[in-house]
Amino acid sequence: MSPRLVEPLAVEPLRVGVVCFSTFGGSGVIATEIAIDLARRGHAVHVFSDELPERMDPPPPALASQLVFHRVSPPAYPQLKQSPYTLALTSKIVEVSRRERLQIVHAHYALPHAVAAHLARQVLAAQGDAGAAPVPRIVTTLHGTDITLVGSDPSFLPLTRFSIAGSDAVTTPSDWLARATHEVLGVPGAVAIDVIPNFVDVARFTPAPGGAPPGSGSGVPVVAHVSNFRPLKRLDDVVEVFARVRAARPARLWLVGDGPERARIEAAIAARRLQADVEVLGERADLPAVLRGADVFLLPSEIESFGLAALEALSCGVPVVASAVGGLPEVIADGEVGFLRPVGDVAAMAAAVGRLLDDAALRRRLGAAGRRLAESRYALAPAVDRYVDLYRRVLA
Ligand code: GMT
Repeated sequence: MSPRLVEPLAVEPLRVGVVCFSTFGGSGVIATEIAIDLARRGHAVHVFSDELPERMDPPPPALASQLVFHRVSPPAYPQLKQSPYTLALTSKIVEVSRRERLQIVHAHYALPHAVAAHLARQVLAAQGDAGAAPVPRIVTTLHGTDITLVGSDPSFLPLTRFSIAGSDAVTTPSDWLARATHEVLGVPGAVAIDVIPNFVDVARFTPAPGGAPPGSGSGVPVVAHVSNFRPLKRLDDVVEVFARVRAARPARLWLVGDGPERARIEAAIAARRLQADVEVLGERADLPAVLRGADVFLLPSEIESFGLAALEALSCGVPVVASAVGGLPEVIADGEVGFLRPVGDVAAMAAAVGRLLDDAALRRRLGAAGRRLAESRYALAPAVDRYVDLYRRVLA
């Protein structure tokens, strides 16, 4: 059965559901920043996740009537050995869509979010009758490992392809990920993908006030790394690069975030007797202040569709040293706002970090260029404008 069309959209405001992960990670950040900005613009926004996403915790009180969080909690039954999160999410989307007459469900990450949105739409279409809720359009934003890792797992591949090909619109944050979706995942060329680059709140992620250079001010330069501590972030390379940098000059390393690699990497730091120079800071709500205290940001990932953490550092005026991989070269022009080096080339990365730490003028020049880049190309409002235009297009 093909879903009924939504009601004609001359009507404002839009009624949008946003489905995302709550964990510390770029896709949840982008999803919640879009949700909050849409609510600020007067649209009715419903966010679906297992917990309040970090950037929405606490939800802005002034937006209470526009921005509603729906916690997805799978019911516990002994018959259901594995927690049925996808089914609970589907049911929640159905329930809220019916009640709030959602026009758009914007799924961030293909699995399980876009799949749940499709299933919810089928349920709504099958149960629809005259006067019932409209069947929402599905917009899917692919973020990275939903294509390059999880989604391309042979067992998930048909489901990933289905959820993408059946969406009313598909977006990626970089040209590279759009290409990978067609080439690696085998999504037909006829499935159009809109590239809407990620963005940063340049009013929150600012350089130090009064034009002071970034850095901790302690006299010992700081290298910062922010991630969700998964194997593809190559935390061993972070430690190795830092060890080489530290061998040549005093320096400190700040590790921000949390994830499966944390315990292992803490043990590696201890084994290398680097504890005195390394701080493992965990997840930080005051991320802009932390980034402002750093002199260089290091992101030696195996793969990165965009590298939102690097953009947030640039917005704070901190130059970046990163892998020349995936979508990172679209954000970081080598030699202009930082340096890109081959994946795993710890010697070259250590040389680039050392060069920046030893040359304050270079650091300031690249940091200022990074800030200008964030303001001119990656501001939040124009990006959300593009999503609103996309919603209107699929509703037209
Ligand atoms: O795909 C992931 O690993 C998850 C995702 C996240 O939730 O952190 O990260 C991806 O999405 C971010 C936001 O669009 C991008 O900035 C990251 O580069 C991307 N990660 C990868 O491609 C590994």
